[in-house]
Amino acid sequence: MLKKFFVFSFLFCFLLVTSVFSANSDIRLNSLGFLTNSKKEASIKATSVSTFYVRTTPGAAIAYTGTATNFGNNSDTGEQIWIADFTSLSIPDNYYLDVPGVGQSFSFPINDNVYDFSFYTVFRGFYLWRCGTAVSTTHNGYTFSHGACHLNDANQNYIGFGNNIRNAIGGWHDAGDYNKYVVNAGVTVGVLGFAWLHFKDKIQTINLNLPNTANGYPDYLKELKWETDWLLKMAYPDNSGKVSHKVSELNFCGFIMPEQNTATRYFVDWSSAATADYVAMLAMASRLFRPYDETYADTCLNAALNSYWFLYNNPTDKAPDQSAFSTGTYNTSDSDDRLWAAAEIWEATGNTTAHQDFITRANMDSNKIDETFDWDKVKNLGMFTYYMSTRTGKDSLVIDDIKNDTIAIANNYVNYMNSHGYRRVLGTKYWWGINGTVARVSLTLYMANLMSPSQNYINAIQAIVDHLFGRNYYCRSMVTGLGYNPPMYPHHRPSGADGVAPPWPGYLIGGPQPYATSWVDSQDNYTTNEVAINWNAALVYALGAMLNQIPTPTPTITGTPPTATMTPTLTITPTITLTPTEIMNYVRLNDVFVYPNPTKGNKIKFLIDTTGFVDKIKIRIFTYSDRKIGEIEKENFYSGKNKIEYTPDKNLSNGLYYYIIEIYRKNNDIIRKIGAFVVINNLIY
Ligand SMILES: [Ca+2]
Ligand SMILES: [Ca+2]
Ligand SMILES: [Zn+2]
Repeated sequence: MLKKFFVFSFLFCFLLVTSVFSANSDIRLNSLGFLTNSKKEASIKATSVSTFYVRTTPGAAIAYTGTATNFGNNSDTGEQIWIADFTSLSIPDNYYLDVPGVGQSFSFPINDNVYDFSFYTVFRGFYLWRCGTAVSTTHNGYTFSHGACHLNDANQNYIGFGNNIRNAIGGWHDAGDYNKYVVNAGVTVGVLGFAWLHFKDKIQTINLNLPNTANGYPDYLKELKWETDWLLKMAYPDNSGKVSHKVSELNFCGFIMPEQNTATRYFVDWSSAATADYVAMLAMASRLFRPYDETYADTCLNAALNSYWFLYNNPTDKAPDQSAFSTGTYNTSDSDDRLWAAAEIWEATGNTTAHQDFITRANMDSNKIDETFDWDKVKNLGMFTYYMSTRTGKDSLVIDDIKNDTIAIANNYVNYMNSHGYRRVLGTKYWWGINGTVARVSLTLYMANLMSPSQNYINAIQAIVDHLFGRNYYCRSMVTGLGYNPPMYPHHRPSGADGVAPPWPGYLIGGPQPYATSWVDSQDNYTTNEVAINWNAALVYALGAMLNQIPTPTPTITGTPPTATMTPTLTITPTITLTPTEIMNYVRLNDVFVYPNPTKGNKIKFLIDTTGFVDKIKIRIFTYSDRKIGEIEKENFYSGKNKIEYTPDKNLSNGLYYYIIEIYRKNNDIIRKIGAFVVINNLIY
């Protein structure tokens, strides 16, 4: 055991030392890398830069030569910043920036799957927050686990149902602590729900490898159901509709593992804000879950309706009595929460009273959209649900207002971004949990792009991910276990108490505040270095937006045949790269293409780049009129670029074809991808 640990440590020290010693921290960019077609920029702290090079690694061949532009003084860090733009470099490979007079950056990839593993890891952060069960994961060769915890949740003494236990087991721990707060669950589940609604096709190409705690559900929704199962237990047992504000111990415990935290935990007094968030979350959940589980969807909706009508008949803002508790308060006025609840009830049921309730509340404020939002301000979620709704009878004035306000605010972000040396979409704003707020802005930007498509909004979402993964004053990733020089000492009890050197992976830390330069990577510094479900949900959304689109085949072909231009991506290097992720029970389909493409019709060659061992690859080939013309299966592939050749019974005729590739791995969901190729039989190459 000791020996194994030593070997891993040695390997990782070696890797770390190699990268740290060769990289210059004044060259700051997204250490996860870039999609082939995305904006690609670095910020360089220097008095003067002219030419810069992007070089391949290994090999150091010059892939791109550019001229940096002078941004000038970046006001919140007081640094002289130069911008290196290499957007036009789109050949998948590994690279680093070479800036004469400054140095060389860390290395980074360009390919269309650069965010898959981070999405996987950040989303699985929620699984690792699970309460009431044992959890375990392996990351970079280290195992992170805890035993089943908080199995006595919770005592009812503070809510008037006797000094006894009623089941409130489950859900997620909130943050670096182990308590469970309904209000903070609200913005978390809401943003995660939008990520599913907006990106579910892309999300489902990634195997999240979660335990099967919800039969028939996609993994992503299994995780959301873990939280809603708990949420349902937060309603008062008298069926009044009131919902407890939180489940909490009296005072925060020390840095111990959750299963060692045996202090009595209590249901806390109800609040109207928590009750409204409960309504919104469960009504939204009923929509998300219905295709997979009608019965449970009804359970969620009925619970939501019961509490909604209670709130409707009790319009006063009711704060919870938390006087016995010194844990997180999450006190908030309820008008925004009630608006979100009304929007979700209307969207789930079409109820006209709920619709009028929503419209009345929406019209109370001329600003339909808040520039930033978090657990205390969830109005945007209700507005976006209403805007996205396909129900008839929507109020067109409210819809126009939502649209105009969203676009105006998205344009503000673009302006802030362009006025900041690190292209930070919130400019020089800093407060507690700011990294989460920066990430959450991606939802407003994505909505703006749906309303009025603009490359500026897409670039701004890219800039968010860039900023959080290295394009910042610190030249560091803000997410544990991912990217370059990530946080090592987050304010997170399991990370502090487990005796494993690196912290638990996939957690976004709160970030610098009150100044750009205030972040301290120290466990004690909870005001800048804690982790929390609401921040991670926002990052799940931002990464979900950046996952590469599944290529959509063009529906029709007219006129001239495609030109047989060979693109540089056709250069195949059959290297097999073993990465630390190999240790995991994890499969990823990085890339697949036909080469050459266009191709002759006598032999179709596929290149399939995977991470992790694959049991079986199956490829089906179709004409564009959906006639299946062939199928091929191969078994047992290791990580790396694998070739599969398909020889048709007779030559394929000229035209456009598509294929569906499926990746099988024991106990895992099937990963599917669609692609297309062109056959030109007289092709000369
Ligand atoms: Ca509120
Ligand atoms: Ca640790
Ligand atoms: Zn727990």
